Amino acid sequence: MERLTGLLARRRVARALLLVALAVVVTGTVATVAWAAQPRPWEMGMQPPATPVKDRLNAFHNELLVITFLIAAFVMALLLYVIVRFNHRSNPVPSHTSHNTVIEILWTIVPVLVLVIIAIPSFKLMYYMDRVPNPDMTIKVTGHQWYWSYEYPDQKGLAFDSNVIQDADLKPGQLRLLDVDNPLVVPIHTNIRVLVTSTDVIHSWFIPSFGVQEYAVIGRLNESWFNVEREGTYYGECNQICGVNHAFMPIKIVALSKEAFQRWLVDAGKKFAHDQTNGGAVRVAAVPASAGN
Ligand SMILES: [Cu+2]
Repeated sequence: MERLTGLLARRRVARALLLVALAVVVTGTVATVAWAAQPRPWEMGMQPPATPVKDRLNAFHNELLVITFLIAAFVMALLLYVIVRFNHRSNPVPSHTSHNTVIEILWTIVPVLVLVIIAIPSFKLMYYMDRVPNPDMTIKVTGHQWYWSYEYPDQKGLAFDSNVIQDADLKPGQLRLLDVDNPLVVPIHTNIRVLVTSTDVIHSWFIPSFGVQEYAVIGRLNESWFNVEREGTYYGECNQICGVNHAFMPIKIVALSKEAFQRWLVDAGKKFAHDQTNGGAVRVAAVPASAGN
């Protein structure tokens, strides 16, 4: 009977190990195949970086992973040592030591050093992310309940609204809750300053692959920046709970070559001309094309 239960237990352990190995292989493959700035099923880790800020954020994240792993391994080793070496059987007469100055100094100094080692690159990165010294262009982002509007103050006040595409209107290839009617279009290899604000409640303009997350606060102008390293489409979302349609104000950014961006500017100037004549007038939330269905 004992042999039978032993055999069963071993089989169960073998099956569990096999499952873990399979999971590692599958997630490894998915992680290397998947390449796009959008959420993916079974995604492990973060979206591929598209800006120097995100490159650095990833590097810092990996550095922290190593530090936390080493600390966890060290604590686990200490625990195991104590369990084996000082249990009731192997150490029947416990020591009555209650103070050890050297150890007390060590366990104060070492964690402080670890925190300093973490804090230095963390502060450097924070200041690097904060603002770009010489922006090539500026974009103003305004959060509304529940859509975004974008302005290009350097481009004769080009401005437009960006609304989510309703489920019923999705065309093949468009992403549900991520695609919008008018994406923000930017040139690559350009230092772009982003000014973020809001007209009603607090929103947050968040693009994971850019490493940009900026609160949109009424009456304030928050600043961030990005420099997109390659052409492509990048998705983000409002990630500050802002009301019932919080989930329906995604961000879509199309990064073009500098030449293609100039061509887009010409087309956009014509397409959104009516918005420019609108000037500072209050815009009402755009009604989706599907309304009335
Ligand atoms: Cu919002």
